[in-house]
Amino acid sequence: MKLIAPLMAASLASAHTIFSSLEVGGVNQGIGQGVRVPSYNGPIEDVTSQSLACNGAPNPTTPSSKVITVQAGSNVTAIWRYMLSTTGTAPSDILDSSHKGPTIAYLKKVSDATTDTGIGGGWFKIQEDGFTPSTGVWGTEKVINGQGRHSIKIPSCIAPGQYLLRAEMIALHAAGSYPGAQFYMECAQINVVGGTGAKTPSTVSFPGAYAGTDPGVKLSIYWPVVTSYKVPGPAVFTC
Ligand SMILES: *[C@@H]1O[C@H](CO)[C@@H](O)[C@H](O)[C@H]1NC(C)=O
Ligand SMILES: [Cu+2]
Repeated sequence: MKLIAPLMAASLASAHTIFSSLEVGGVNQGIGQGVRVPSYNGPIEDVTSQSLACNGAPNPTTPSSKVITVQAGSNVTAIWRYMLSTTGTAPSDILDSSHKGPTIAYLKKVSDATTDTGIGGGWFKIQEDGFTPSTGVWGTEKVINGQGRHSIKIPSCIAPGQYLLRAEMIALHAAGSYPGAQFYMECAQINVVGGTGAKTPSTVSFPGAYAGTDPGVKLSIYWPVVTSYKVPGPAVFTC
């Protein structure tokens, strides 16, 4: 038991993940700098919870006074780690390999990114990577095997101003019944510069955008073998 207990604890801890920092223009902004990071890396499983917007109870998040400037039309990189203190970039430092599912990102225009809770309407999807049938690879597997890097393009045609950037990974290993899917998300506080404002996205709410009956939320990924996967939420907004 003396040997087994710590091993089990380690494997349980690595089973979760946190979007802990944002990289912009090749520069990592720092852990919890402009990203509301929780003290605990566990998932949200209730799609009706207000914590589905920007995390929160039962994982209280730490506010940040920083707003990160981002150029419209450029890519930013959400950096995922299994705990805030994780320094490595091996697959086990990101998320347990059992955690297969999509990566997703949303934006919400806000007047003050440091104080807006994110709860409610105004969200539009800007990125998704579900399951690629030709390779059999899930979006989360690319992040797990790619040093925790989740690249997200900020649309060029949105209005300039402050936004919340909600980066998400969903783990589907226990999604055969609901609740079961594990939702991991944090919100970054960004100020988008250079956006043309040529298009206005249609938006959804968090909570509200996902249902426990969505085919992308309640499914067995083991049997029958997955041949296609519908990422939950609205279509990706394009310019
Ligand atoms: C930019 O992000 C998009 C997803 O929004 C991704 O498909 C694309 O590969 C990224 N580009 C680069 C250069 O990383
Ligand atoms: Cu987990």
